[in-house]
Amino acid sequence: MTVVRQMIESWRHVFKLDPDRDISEEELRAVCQSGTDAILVGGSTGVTYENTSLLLSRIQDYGVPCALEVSDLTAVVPGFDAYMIPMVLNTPDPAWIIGHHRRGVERYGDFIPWELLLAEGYIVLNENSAVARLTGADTGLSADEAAACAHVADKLMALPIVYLEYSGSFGDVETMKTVRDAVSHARLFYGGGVAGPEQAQLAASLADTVVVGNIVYSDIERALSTVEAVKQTALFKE
Ligand code: 1GP
Repeated sequence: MTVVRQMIESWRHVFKLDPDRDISEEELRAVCQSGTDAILVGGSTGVTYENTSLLLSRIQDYGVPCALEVSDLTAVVPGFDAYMIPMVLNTPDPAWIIGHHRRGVERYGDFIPWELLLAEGYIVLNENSAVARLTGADTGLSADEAAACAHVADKLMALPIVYLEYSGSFGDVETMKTVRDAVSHARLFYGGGVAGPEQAQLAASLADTVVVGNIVYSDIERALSTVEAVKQTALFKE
């Protein structure tokens, strides 16, 4: 197991920060010192080398593990602890499964720190999210269809992460449970609409790692409250 694969094993709670959105120093300090396990830097639009590198240098002041979720080949900044590479499993557009990835390898070749990379098998299920629009994801999947995607990622592709992504709204619990049962080897990340302790507990009972994004920018106190809620919740496994 690689060092980064081992590192994510201990991640129960993660804040996702968008380089294209403003966050005050006071709020950033609170987020980084909240007891969260890591900061994931990423966004679907407006991510540049400059704003990514600025956010990384600000986060590095606090010593919390920091990973980049690569969404734009022009914004790959060195210095992160890990690089998460999304592969969207429920899009008909191969660009988001292998196309950009192949171009990245062609472009960066020998400079790629392979030992720091982690592929994420994304299942994108909120039709109103920027990521769904960008990738053309088929968000109308049933619970069983989403679970089939998870099986492909977990077993056929042997990806280290399955990421159930509802960005912007809380997920369908039946789907979350069905996907949970389909994942045996990968770490299951859940993200979307976790806006306080109640959703944080529910998500933490069904996923290995809970990702909290938007609420940081609208209600910092509620965002911070998700850390303890996740940490105090046991993962439910049948
Ligand atoms: C987004 O999964 C993350 O990529 C978190 O979702 O912003 O809705 O918390 P929210």
